[in-house]
Amino acid sequence: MTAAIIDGKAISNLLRKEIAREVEEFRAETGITPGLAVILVGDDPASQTYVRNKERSTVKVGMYSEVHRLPAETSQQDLLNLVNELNNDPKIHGILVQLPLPRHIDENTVIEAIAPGKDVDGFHAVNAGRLLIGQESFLPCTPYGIMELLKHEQVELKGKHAVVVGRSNIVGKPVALLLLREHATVTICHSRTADLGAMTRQADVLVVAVGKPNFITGDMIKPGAVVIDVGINRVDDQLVGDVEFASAKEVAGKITPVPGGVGPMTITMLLKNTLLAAKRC
Ligand code: BQF
Repeated sequence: MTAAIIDGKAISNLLRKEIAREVEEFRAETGITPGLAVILVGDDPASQTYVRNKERSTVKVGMYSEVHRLPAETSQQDLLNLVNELNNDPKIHGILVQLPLPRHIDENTVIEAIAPGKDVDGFHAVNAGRLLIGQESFLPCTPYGIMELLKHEQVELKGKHAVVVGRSNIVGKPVALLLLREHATVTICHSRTADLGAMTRQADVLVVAVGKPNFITGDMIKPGAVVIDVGINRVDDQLVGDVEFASAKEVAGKITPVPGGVGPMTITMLLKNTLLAAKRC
């Protein structure tokens, strides 16, 4: 069997057209243009690419975009002051601090300074807590994008075994909660899991977010499984996922490619959250 490719880029384009329509409709009704502020500290090349991508995508759906590029030496206090200004800026509905931050800045302190109602990354403790207890919240963009992909592909989750490899606050933990909310039976695996292959081979839906190129191979996948590869790894100037695509596609029923799978959906959900933030304000 060879897997069907889940075309995240195409699904993303469809959703972004709908978002652009809603932005225009919202502007016509209220006179408000949804605005996103992105803060980038330092000159990490991958982060610069991501921020450019977010800026371009924001403008393309008709929203207002503001990027604050700060030198790597910026003090934590100066960064907190900027976040506070943006919290009080009526043009800005969403605030995103691009991670990772330089070592001398505590990420948690900065994220907790963002007004929870403008936290379009869904990383603030208030939004994380709301997700945990099933209240309405901003969902972290990558987990949200994964759920939208599964929905678009009409993947049944109720009663299925979903295995998540990776336990980060940004992807692993929140996606596990969202899968649970859809009535999947969820297993979370990580670097200390004994016999990882025995776990992943039980997965009807396998989500991999570990940040290690080609970490999951075809022999670790149940025939017919839906495989969601969250990894974005640069290897010899190429992007590769956490799943070894060549062997996995011979076993899986459906699989996301890298690039063009989860990545574009992450940006799309950022746009969706920014529109939502503007509508809620
Ligand atoms: C694609 C990210 C790790 C650490 C911090 C489209 C993106 C990537 C790939 C993108 C990511 C990954 C982002 C593709 C934003 C996703 O076509 O496959 C878009 O821009 N991403 C980020 O902002 O911070 C990260 C991964």
